[in-house]
Amino acid sequence: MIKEEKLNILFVNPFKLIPEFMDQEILLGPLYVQNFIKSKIKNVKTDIVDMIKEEKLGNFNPDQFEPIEKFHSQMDKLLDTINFELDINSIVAITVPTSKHFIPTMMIAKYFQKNYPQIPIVLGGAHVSSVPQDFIFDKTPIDYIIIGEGELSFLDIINSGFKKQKTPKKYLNNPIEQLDDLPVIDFSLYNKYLKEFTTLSISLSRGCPFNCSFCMEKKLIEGTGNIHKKWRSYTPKRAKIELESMLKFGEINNIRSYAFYDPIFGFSRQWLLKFLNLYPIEPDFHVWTECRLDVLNEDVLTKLAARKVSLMYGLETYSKKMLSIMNKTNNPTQYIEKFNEIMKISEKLEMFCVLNIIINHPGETRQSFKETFEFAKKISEKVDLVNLNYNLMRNFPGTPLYCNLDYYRETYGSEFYFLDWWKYKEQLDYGLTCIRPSKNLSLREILNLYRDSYIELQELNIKHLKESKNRLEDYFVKIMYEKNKITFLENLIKNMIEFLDVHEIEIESKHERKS
Ligand code: B12
Ligand code: SF4
Repeated sequence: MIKEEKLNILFVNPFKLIPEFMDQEILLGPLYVQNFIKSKIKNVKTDIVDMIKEEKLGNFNPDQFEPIEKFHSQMDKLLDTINFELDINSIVAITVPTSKHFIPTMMIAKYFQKNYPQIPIVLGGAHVSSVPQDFIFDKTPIDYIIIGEGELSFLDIINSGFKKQKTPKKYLNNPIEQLDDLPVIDFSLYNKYLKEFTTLSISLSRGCPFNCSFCMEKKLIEGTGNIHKKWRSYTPKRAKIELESMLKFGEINNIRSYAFYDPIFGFSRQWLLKFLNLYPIEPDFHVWTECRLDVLNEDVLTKLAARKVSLMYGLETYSKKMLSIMNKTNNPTQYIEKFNEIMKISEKLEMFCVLNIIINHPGETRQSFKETFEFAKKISEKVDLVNLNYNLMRNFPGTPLYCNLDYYRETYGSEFYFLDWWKYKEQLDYGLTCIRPSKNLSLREILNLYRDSYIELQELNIKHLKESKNRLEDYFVKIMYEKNKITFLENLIKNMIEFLDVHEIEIESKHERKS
């Protein structure tokens, strides 16, 4: 039963202790949940506090959180400025979008527990879905834990008469089967922050049928049975309405950059073609999205190019052995062939793309690293068409890899350090990349290989940019950017090696190298 009285829900998006450039993005999870609840419950009043945006607006400083009283007084001031009624009929709903938000989430939850002890706290988002046990302990501030999609579970909590709990009540994944049942996206719920965003995004589908080792997509749909493993999308007609709504808000707020944030955009080719037929040709806007290579062909790419949709691909590695270990595909040869075919077509269409590469996945050897690096050197010749995201493997909880560490230890001689890095501020920077890849390749060695290869790639990029016939509009900015990336990376690896020294990790390989 829905309570008769007025219901107040305050959504809180946590700050981050270590900022990243993608913090500029709008957080869709709480927006979708809020929009859904508002469409289902008449007497509900909601507001949202986005602490990253509040920081930008000068209302909050995440560096001043010690002693804890300092943090609490900042929270008091923040809540005073929004002036949202928090009484017995209220819920505080916090999102934990990634594991990197764990510490701030706990600080915020404890603040509410201390200052508003009668108000239940609901948690949702990727980290709580991957490690719910992090929030279940004696005197935890959390009352409800939502695993996976939040809309129906949150409605359930409200309808069943929410109240403070002794131990958190867990709501297992309860996905929306037909995405068209969700209300149309309403960015006005973020009105007070819209001017602070540089990109607007929508999500046109959910779920992914693949099970890549480093991705927690499967965890997000765990326990829902096979049907929800499948990819689900809005109907193409409704997807067009979502797009139009996003563009309308973009125009009003002078935002020109857009994205479709689906785990795997356009997985069904049939859906994609129908959607693209409804999409404006040669539009005056540009959209980024992440897609799998396997779902594309020349026809689809030509249509995407004509509609100014740019693609990010998770190629991950150029080593067939590593593609298998990552469980990216069960036919690595075909996958690489497909990739080469897609690159040729993209080049013909002069279509810019981003390629994600992961270095140091467990199982990586000198040979597999070399294969990927040689490929990366070749691809840098196409610097005006391809941007390589050449990153170290990050060990996030909830992934098949994280759930099966022993398998990688036993099969490849991998080792994992700082397994609960998200719980400690001093481990947030480097703890998640501390992996020994394989028996004969130490962490320290792969870090050196990575640094040297990264620098060589940036230098090649600069060379190719200078030689490029079709000079990019922002040519000088781009060269500066590539140079800055070298300095950044050199510092990163230097700090990471110091971090290993302090924690006495792989001290033997350090001495072996010296002798
Ligand atoms: C798009 C995307 C991005 C975008 C934009 C992210 C953003 N807006 O902040 C970009 C490319 C920038 C990005 C960056 C990163 N991402 Co990302 N990203 C995604 C992706 C593919 C979709 C997220 C999304 O917007 N979905 C659409 C919304 C509607 O769904 P949702 O967020 O899942 O929300 C639902 C539920 O979680 C729940 N829910 C969420 N919040 C709340 C709150 C409450 C109160 C309730 C009740 C429910 C609830 O209900 C929502 C609706 O059903 C997810 C994968 C996925 N399937 O979610 C990964 C994912 C969230 N990203 C991930 C990671 C690791 C990152 C990075 C940390 C990578 C890095 N740099 O190391 C960064 C950090 C970004 C940040 N915010 O700090 C991981 C998180 C894993 C983990 N254990 O932490 C995920 C799950 C990918 C994966 N499958 O492994 N990301
Ligand atoms: S990396 Fe992409 S394809 Fe692989 S499981 Fe995650 S969303 Fe699916």
